[in-house]
Amino acid sequence: MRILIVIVTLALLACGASPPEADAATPASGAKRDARPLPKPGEKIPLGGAHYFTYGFAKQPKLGTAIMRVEIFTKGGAHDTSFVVKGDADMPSMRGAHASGDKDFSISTKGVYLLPVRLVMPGDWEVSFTFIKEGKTVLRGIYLFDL
Ligand SMILES: [Cu+2]
Repeated sequence: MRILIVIVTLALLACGASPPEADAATPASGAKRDARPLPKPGEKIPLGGAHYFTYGFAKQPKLGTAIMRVEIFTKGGAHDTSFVVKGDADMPSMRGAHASGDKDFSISTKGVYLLPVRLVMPGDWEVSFTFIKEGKTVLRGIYLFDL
């Protein structure tokens, strides 16, 4: 009888013990689900009704720190720096393992939004972007790429 209890206890531990922890780890990344994949780097992407933007790494990314650039333009083609742009980098296959958390892009004197992105290992990566205007999120998008 005692052996049976031990076996049942071991079976319960094997099946039931770990899932609650896994569930507890997911809510942080769930907030990104409304983000849509962006068109390719370099393409003009509509942003709200009156702007468009382009994005892309300053150079072909490799292991280490890469600089992500975002340029926002009015319909007339002038640089616009009235948005707040945030970026987060992560590996979709290792969600959270290297996530940087949302960081504000800085704005260069030429009006280009810049963010250093730490790419710490080869594999699948994503950069997620959030564009905010007057406190409201205008667009969320993700860029998926392989390193
Ligand atoms: Cu990784």
